[in-house]
Amino acid sequence: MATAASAETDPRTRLRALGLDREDAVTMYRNMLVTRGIEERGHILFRQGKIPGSFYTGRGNEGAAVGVASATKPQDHLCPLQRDMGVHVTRGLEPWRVFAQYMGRSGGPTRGRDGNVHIGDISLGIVGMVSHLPAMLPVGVGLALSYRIKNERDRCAFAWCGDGASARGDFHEGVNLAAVRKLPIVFIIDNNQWAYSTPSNLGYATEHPSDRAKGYGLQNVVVDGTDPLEVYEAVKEARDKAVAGEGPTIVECVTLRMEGHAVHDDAFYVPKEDFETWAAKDPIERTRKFLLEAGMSEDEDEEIRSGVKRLLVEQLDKAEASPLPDPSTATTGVYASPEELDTPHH
Ligand SMILES: Cc1ncc(C[n+]2csc(CCOP(=O)(O)OP(=O)(O)O)c2C)c(N)n1
Repeated sequence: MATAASAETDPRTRLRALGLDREDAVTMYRNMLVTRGIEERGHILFRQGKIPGSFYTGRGNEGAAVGVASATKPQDHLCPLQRDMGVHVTRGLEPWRVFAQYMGRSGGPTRGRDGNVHIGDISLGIVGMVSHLPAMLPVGVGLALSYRIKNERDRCAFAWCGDGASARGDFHEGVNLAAVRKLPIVFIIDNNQWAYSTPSNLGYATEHPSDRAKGYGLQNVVVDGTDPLEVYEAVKEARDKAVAGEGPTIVECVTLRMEGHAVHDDAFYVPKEDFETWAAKDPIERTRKFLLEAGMSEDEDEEIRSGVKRLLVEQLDKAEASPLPDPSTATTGVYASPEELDTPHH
């Protein structure tokens, strides 16, 4: 197992070593703020009865999601999960479309036809998720296999799962095929230390869930998922390796689940001290401190934060103005037509 470089260097030197400048780090910080802001407003919408079904967020996972997505290229395909709102934000999904999706409106990426967090926009390279875990992981492997077949060289797939889901058969089948064929894919395990109410010690017998990489002949890297730059560095390296034909890497981001599993879960089973420890490691606060050390002023920070607030107010208004879909079109675009399936493969 490799571990990523320590975060204790001078902020400016660290950014330079990563090939980034302060503006890049500010963009990551802003994306993390937008991510959290979207999900905080989601909680309010839920309490207002505007979100049908349950509601999931990734509070504590913003640094990991934004860090990974910042290391992807526009031509890549990504299969993120419900903890990874930062991926959608970083790839450019406008927040009003997320709010519209939450509320089942026609402006959401699935136009009101799928669950409130089943978000994907293929024009941004993001494949919408299904709930079965980790069913999207073999989908990512299929995308990587298609690049190989089509000889698309600088293209990489990214597939996510949680620590709990990494114990399932689809994980084994997907990772094994990708390893055997040395496919251009990076696997991300968001290890938020809980699988619903199941703690890590009942989920895997290795020190880290990604340590199983050895069994597939792969490398794994364990990074602090509350530090977007550490995540960025590990994923950039993994991507470079994957597209050079050197095989996939499992990048494990150790993150925090700062809320219950979903809005219906008060997390009574999580020791109170854990929430206190997690609050002290909040990825947003951590990134803010890093930027202050890198030269961002308190005024600049205030300007960024109020800009995000203004943006989200405006975006929420736009989503509220988006109508519910016309019921007579409920099945439009849901099933592929025989013409659409008439590809050389079929
Ligand atoms: C095949 C399958 N079984 C059960 C579930 C129900 N379920 C949803 S989330 C979850 C826990 C997943 O834990 P983990 O993979 O660690 O991800 P986290 O929720 O912590 O992000 C379970 C059991 C599911 N979605 N899919």
